[in-house]
Amino acid sequence: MLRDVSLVTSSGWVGPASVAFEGGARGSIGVPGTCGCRVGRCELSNLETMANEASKTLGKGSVYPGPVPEGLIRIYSMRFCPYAHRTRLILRAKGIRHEVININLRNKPEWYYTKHPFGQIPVLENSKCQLIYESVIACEYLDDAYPGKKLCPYDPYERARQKMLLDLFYKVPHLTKECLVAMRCGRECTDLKLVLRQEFGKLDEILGYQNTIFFGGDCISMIDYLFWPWFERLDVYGIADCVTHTPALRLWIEAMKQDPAVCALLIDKNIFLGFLNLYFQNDPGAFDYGLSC
Ligand SMILES: N[C@@H](CCC(=O)N[C@@H](CS)C(=O)NCC(=O)O)C(=O)O
Repeated sequence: MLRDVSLVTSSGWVGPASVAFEGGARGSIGVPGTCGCRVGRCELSNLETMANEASKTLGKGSVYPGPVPEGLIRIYSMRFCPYAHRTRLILRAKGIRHEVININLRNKPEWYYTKHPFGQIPVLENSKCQLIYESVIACEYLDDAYPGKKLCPYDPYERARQKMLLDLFYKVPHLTKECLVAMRCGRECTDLKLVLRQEFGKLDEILGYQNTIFFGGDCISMIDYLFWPWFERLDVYGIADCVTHTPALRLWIEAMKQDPAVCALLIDKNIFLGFLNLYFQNDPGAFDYGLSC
């Protein structure tokens, strides 16, 4: 459902569809397993996802958004950003009622720097005007602040282990982006891909050693959602061949694709490619690619 907020920019009326509102109930669809996890089949269609996520970006000249209504949390986002994707996954997985304001990152609203000191996304804002940024911090905040299934483990050692896994992952976002940029600019990226393959090899080894489907065990948990956005992008970035040597990681990818929150936020490949084409032409319209009006 789209909440009608009627925004006006310096370039004129942009109409009502700039804030997408998402209800909570759908986020908790799933088939509970014996351990209470939700490794269910996909029940949320892409069509539904697009309807919820499809809000045009706000740019320079846009009106400062009003306060967040009681009972909702707002995310400042961008449809193609992997860091915002993390936070949106947690919102979905926990069934948290939220609204989405997409930001044009090449033409940022002047007011956006009051939400984040460097104008980055994602940022969460609650009805007490509290702001939370940095994707991992935002995801943990959501898990702490909202009821429902806990995505972070209770056990202190397991919590520590997930943090160590996250630390092991730290090169992946940068490397995937470097590969994408190199390929899009017609540069050689064999060495970069080799390093990325090594990083994926480490993750594969861990899954193989643990002999579990997910990184936190046999149920999906926080760490899986924190990793996922970069794996969803392998194909569209043209680097899917970097996981050909990692059987356990490929099984994990398949299992992740069954998760309702992951399914709900899957981005259509052609739309993603359309975004990338415009993005690499420095076209500020890239961020609204695929939205009809
Ligand atoms: N460490 C941050 C990184 C967020 C980030 O790099 N976001 C990008 C979009 S994918 C961004 O806001 N770029 C705009 C800018 O840096 O001006 C996090 O985890 O939230």
